[in-house]
Amino acid sequence: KIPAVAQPLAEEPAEIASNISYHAQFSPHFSPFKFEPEQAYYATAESVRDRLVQQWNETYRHFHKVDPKQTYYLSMEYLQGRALTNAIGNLNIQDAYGDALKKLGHELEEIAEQEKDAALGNGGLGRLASCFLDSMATLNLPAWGYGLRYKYGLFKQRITKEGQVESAEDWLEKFSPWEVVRHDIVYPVRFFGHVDVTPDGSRKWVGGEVVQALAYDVPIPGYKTKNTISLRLWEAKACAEDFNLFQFNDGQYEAAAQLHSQAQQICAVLYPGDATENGKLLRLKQQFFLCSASLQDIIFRFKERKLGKGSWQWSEFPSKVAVQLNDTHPTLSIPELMRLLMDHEGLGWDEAWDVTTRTIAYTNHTVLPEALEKWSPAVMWKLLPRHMEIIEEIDKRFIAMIRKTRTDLESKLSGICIVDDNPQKPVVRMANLCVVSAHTVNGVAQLHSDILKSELFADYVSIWPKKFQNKTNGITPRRWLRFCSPELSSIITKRLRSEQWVTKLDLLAGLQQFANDADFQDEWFAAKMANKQRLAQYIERVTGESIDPHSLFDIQVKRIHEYKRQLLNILGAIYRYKKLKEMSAEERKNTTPRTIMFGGKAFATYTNAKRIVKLVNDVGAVVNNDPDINRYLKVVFVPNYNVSVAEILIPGSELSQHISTAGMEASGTSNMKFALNGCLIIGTLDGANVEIREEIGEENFFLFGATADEVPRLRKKRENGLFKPDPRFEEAKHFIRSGAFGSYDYNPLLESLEGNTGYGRGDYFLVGHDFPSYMDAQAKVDEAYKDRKRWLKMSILSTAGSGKFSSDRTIAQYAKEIWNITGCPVP
Ligand code: DL6
Repeated sequence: KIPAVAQPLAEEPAEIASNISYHAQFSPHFSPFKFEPEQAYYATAESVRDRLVQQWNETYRHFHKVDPKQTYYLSMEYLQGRALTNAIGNLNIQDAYGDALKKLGHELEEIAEQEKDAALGNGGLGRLASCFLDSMATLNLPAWGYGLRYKYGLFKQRITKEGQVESAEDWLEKFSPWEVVRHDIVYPVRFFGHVDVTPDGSRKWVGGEVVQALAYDVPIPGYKTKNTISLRLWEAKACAEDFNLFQFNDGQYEAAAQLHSQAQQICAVLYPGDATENGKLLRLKQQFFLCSASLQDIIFRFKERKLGKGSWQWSEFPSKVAVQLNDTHPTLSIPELMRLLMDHEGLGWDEAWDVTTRTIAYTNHTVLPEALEKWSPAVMWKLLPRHMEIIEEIDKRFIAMIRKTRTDLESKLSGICIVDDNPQKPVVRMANLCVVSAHTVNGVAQLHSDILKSELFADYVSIWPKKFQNKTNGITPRRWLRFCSPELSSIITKRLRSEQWVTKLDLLAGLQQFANDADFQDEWFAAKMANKQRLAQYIERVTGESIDPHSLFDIQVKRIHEYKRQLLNILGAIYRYKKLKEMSAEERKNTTPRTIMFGGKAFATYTNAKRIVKLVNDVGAVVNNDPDINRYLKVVFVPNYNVSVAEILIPGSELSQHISTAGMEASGTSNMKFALNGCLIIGTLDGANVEIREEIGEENFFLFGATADEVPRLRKKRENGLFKPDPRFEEAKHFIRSGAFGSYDYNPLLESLEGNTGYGRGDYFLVGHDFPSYMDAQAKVDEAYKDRKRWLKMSILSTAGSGKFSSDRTIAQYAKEIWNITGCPVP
């Protein structure tokens, strides 16, 4: 036991300043005598980390003593973003740190900008995991996150004349002050090898290669609570013995370090390209690495907390441990928990199965077939032979159960079993393994959960109707309003006469009564304008484009994907530009000036997504340099969209686009962030849009497009050659083909919208079908924006109606309805 340190943490700015200086001097990471913003950032972060460490240790000790049931959230992705402003905000020490830094000649905001984003995720799924951690800590829940410590997170995006260019983003270049390595927490993780059968019939996985998983912990503070939980990230390491000194001395340097370099590959990059066999193997290795290390750690902690408490049973494990799988990426947790229980702890199949199924729950985040993971059995047998034995046994027992109890499902078995042994292309279906093994399966918005129940998992629903739930996503109001928009937050707090809304977001409903209040509208306008100005400055800095803060700020930021339909947005912008060109100068004066901003990354091998990025930039280059038009329209691509860029864009937004083909976006979470910041939505009835519209009122939502249940019929109609495109849609496409935006060959992109069917053709995403209603909805937006009072009222009502979308609500529901855990506040 480490003796407690009797050093009170600094409270006064002068003490804090001295603490920051102490770190600059005695934990130097740079040459001495320099205290520029970068050095000041590291010293400040270390000073804040000291405070976190104290709370963190207390939290750990408290959980250890109370031994509550604990949740472990397993996710291959966390999009944490920056930590300093968030930590200082959650600890409620902004003012003291701001004053302390002033004494040292710096501004807190400027220092905070020195921090690199921790971008260990691709998009919504990873950011959701990070919002969930914030809520778990804030609600004092005994819960931890587990993930991987990728050296290179999401790539850095630059825009050149060629379009998007990717490069590695080294977020650890100078080290992260927010992680602590735990040299004593190391687990072996095996790959390859074979299964030995011992004389007593038990099975043991041996041979192959063994890599060490080393823990790095990131403290996650709750808002205004002592509770500080952990995000434990695993790094892969080889041992010293794995370095072949003999070969090295023989001049075979690469061979000598081969095991080291293989280990390093595991956590080298977030989502390595998986088009090649090597890539697939590496991705599978990553997934198993996360699952195996985390489960060994969870079992270790379970035993540690049981030690000294008399006898205990494995059957108690599910009453102490809940494991949530964030999508299918950590599915290997299922056979790994079975293996650890059977082969290491000596449990029989039935007991191990009972413990595993009562422990594990699964969240589905997509219905897109290409995103539902399937692995080749051959690759899995090679990499994880014991796990494949277990998966086949699970499948065999499932099939036997169906044949015994549900003969009516016999014809469906080939679709619902786990291992599809179709000789053309055999696969292991990870979602099926999850549904068969987890005690609970949930979707992430009501519409998505309904689609899971009625389509993707319909047969399973008939077997286990109670297994399926909905947990509509949420976002943390701390990062996504309180800290990213202090201006708006402060007028909200003033009106509601309390800051309680930050943890009880439903209280925002109290703003409804002020929606028509002229004074409040003026304050609202001023706060939004300040945010718009900040955004305009940012845009000018990163793109060189000057934008008018009095124009309507219209934003679409998300991963670039055909189903998210950035193409619909840019085609709309092109049509708008063409019409503006055709107007007289007088007519133009009656239009609503707009700045349309795009941001998002295209996966490096997703050609059509990259073409969309190129098109947006080409359109911007023409429109923004057209002296007749650029007062009325600008099109800007914001490069390298990430969490900290979102924290500038979202507060400054007035209209945001969530325009996916209905039924394809599981939930969306940026829609919630925009709505919370008083930004109106133009959108389809998809994902969480449906619930946002219900909450803020349909009159405050610009709706268009086909509904999810119309989509299959419309696709059929199209296949039958019965689709007649709207002339406006044709005009926009012709305009691109005319070369108005340069000589780049946009035909492949345009052809994806044409024809009736076929790979890359046939407008699978129904851009053509939805284009006219989209343009009509955009015309309504223009009209509404002309009426400032009406717009402000709608904007206030948007924030007022966003209470449901707090991740505190989502996590409280997971805790009660799936995990069965309760708060464990540190006294
Ligand atoms: O649940 C978080 C997030 C949803 O908001 C998005 O709608 C959904 O696309 C995303 N899912 C994924 C999984 N893979 N794919 N595609 O990222 O999850």
